[in-house]
Amino acid sequence: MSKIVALKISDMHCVSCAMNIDGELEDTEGVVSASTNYAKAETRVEFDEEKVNVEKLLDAVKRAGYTVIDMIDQE
Ligand SMILES: [Cu+2]
Repeated sequence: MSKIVALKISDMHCVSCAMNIDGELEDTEGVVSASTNYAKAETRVEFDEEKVNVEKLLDAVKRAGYTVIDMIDQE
């Protein structure tokens, strides 16, 4: 089953920061899609709950060099 979560992210400085986060998330197994919005300081991630968990999404954001400050379940 796929699930969507929105993560609030601090420390993004420009549009390429958002692209770094998208890339790192999309390289994570189980992530269906990632859409990071620089202006909203938010990323929206669709993922397969059976293959990946939120913890791993947070790790991916951290690997890209950013911090998740809040998490909102979408569905
Ligand atoms: Cu940047």
